Amino acid sequence: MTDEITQFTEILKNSVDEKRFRHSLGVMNEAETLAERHGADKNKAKIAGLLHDITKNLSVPEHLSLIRAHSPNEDPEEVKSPNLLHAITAPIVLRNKLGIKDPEILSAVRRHTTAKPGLTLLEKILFVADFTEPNRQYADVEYYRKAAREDIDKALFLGLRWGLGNLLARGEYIYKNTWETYNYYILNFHTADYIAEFQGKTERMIP
Ligand code: DGI
Ligand code: FE
Ligand code: FE
Repeated sequence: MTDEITQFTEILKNSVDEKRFRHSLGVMNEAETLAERHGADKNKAKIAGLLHDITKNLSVPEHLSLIRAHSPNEDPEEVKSPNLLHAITAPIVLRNKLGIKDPEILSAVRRHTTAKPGLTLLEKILFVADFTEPNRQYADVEYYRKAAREDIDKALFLGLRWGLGNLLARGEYIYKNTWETYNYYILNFHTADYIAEFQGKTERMIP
């Protein structure tokens, strides 16, 4: 590990709970693998993966005070959901407390929860590594992991669709970026093929 990663790992350990810490190490490793596979900057992928959830354990008032102090023009519609706050405040902490100025790392962390249409490769890698890292356990995770190595857009679309499905099933508020990313994929990618292949394989995976 580089000195920088060692130092950030120590800071992260003191900022989040044990489970989140393990998840973050998993995302760091998975993001590195995907960066290698798809030709992105491995060091940036590792740092973004390691630190993407650094503010996950803050309270809502703590998030809101960071946003008021450092980024008062955020969309009020995004600030409405507690789920979304850590993706707004993590880049603030990265920039102001850890001195990370790299715009690619900061924007990957900023977009890791809702995504947005037209993500960069590094943004896609972090979004996908977040739900495919080795500690994640849910039906079909193996399929998504394999898809992530084959075609990052296929994995991203299928993961986004799965996440959106869960939010809809729970009757949660959907932020516009999440919807817009879904529609962007429907309009610009071969999503019907992604779904057909996914359904074909998962059917065969069920005993
Ligand atoms: O922080 P993680 O648990 O590793 O994962 P995450 O940052 O991708 O997601 C955090 C939560 O945010 C997860 O339960 C899904 C949820 N989420 C994603 N998009 C939306 C959302 N929640 C709401 N209410 N609306 C969204 O558009
Ligand atoms: Fe997160
Ligand atoms: Fe995460």
